[in-house]
Amino acid sequence: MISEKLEKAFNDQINKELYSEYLYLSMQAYFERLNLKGFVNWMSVQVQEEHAHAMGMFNYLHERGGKVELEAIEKPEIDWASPLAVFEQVLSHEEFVTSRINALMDVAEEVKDRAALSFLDWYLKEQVEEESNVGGVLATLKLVKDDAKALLMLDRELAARVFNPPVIG
Ligand code: OFO
Repeated sequence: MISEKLEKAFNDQINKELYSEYLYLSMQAYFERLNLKGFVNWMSVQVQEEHAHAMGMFNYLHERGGKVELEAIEKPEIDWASPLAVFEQVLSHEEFVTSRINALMDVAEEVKDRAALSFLDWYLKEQVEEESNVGGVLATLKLVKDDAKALLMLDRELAARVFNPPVIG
């Protein structure tokens, strides 16, 4: 059985993951408006990944005899100044999520829940990968600047991303 304190921390993180899904869906809609279909594809993979992250914790809480308590999801922004501004926000959001996973692990450590710590290891590794992927796109966007041709080339590249359902835990 999971402790009440850790259960609450997991529920908070489920909300953060669902907010991430919502934020990236809003970014996907922004790229639809710009007709950048590769960026749309990249975001739609991101949306599916965030949903999988939330569900991984949702299922884990049940497995541990905990109670899932869904909270309201904050309204995400709907407009950005440029694709670069979007990816700057994605990176800072992912850094924030990494800090929340670390905080969740702190709670697991505090209540000496080693099983939860080992489960959360997967999320920590995933964050390293996410920050690195996003950082790569951001670096290219900084080089692209106002070059429309280069932006379309990047768009083609991002069209190749595919969603592979993660095996969590
Ligand atoms: Fe769930 O990893 Fe991004 O936020």
